[in-house]
Amino acid sequence: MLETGLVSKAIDVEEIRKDFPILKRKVHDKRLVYLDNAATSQKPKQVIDTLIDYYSNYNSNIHRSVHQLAEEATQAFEAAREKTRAFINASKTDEVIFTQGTTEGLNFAASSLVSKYVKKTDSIVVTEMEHHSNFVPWQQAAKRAGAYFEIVSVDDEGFLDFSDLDNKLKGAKIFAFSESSNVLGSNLDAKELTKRAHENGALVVVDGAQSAPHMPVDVQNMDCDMFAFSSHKMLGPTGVGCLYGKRDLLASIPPFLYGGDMIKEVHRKETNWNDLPWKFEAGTSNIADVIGLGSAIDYLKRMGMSNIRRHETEICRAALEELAKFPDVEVYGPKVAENRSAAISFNVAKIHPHDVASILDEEGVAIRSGHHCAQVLMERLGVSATARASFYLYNGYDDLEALIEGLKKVRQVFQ
Ligand code: C6P
Repeated sequence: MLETGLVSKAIDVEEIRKDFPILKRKVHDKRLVYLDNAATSQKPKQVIDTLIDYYSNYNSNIHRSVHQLAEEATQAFEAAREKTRAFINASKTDEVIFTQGTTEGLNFAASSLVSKYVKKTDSIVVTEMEHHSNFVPWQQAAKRAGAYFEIVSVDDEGFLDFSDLDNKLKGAKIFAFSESSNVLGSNLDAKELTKRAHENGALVVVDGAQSAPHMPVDVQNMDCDMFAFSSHKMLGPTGVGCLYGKRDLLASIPPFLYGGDMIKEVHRKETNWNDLPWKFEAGTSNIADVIGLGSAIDYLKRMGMSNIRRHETEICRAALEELAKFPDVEVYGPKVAENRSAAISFNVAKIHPHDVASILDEEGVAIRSGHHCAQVLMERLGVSATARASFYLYNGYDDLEALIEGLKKVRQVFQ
């Protein structure tokens, strides 16, 4: 039997849960056990209150009008940019571009970098474990440029095959990879990979969708050229994210979208771009949700990203141990908790992952099943889908126990 205590050493789960109104609700008359955090996280009342406060008290457009509300909204928006800068340790706020999320950031990177830096017969390198958002934009940009599109193999442990990587990096112009896989949970050494790519003269774009919410990120130390992540996976609102880019690189590439706020002067034949970062933020921004992201960052900062990482590693270790007790459950990705995130994909022999997820849902346990937008990786694993339980700071050992008890039910139903 599992230890059922709510409190792990690094994080006081019981206290944290009080901040998340949704965790009080029941699903099918059972306590909600939310283990679909890799898809999206729940929101604390502090973030919800920030949105209510914005819409109730100072809703206004930014960077345009001189009235009081516009001043307050602009200040809060730019304060969120500074919080985001500090969160990833970028050196300047003008390296922080607000986007709709990781997907838009990566599309922007692929479109702008390839049009400027990639020519016919150059190569763009990604990996087999990429989410479609960090695969398709590069695949399509390579086609448009007439460039080669290379895919680095994943080894059986869930990491990159380094001899394949070194081969494919030779002469590459861009290397794009996820710091943490949404399926395998593998945490890659982004600093080392960036160094190897730079030695080969390639620009490095990192998909941080699954790393930024769960561990400390330092883009200066990593030395990547671009880094994308989403607010909704890190306690913030949906519809907003960030693309970090090194200043000189951002200054060298063309805008991705054209419209209001991204221009300095428009003449009949010519247009001059606004300064960074506004050059890349055309149209009215998602003001409320950017301010909400700032509030999520405040919350995460209070908890401490290293504490969150430690907490998730503890839960992950216990989950791997418990899952290993089922002879018919196959877990994908690294088997050592320290090398991975707490997004754990698995299959139960002869039972479709959608059936696993449906029966768990009856027990109040929310997990995801499917290909997780990583079909090339599914092909590599030789499966069409997996079940995935993914933990966050408000998950305790009682949630893991609910998952394990639910899996026992799944196996009973299909006996
Ligand atoms: N993965 C999952 O359940 P957006 O949707 O733009 O916020 O993030 C896209 C994305 C990019 N890269 C990685 C590694 C991701 O995991 C995701 C989103 C979710 O795994 C939804 S498909």
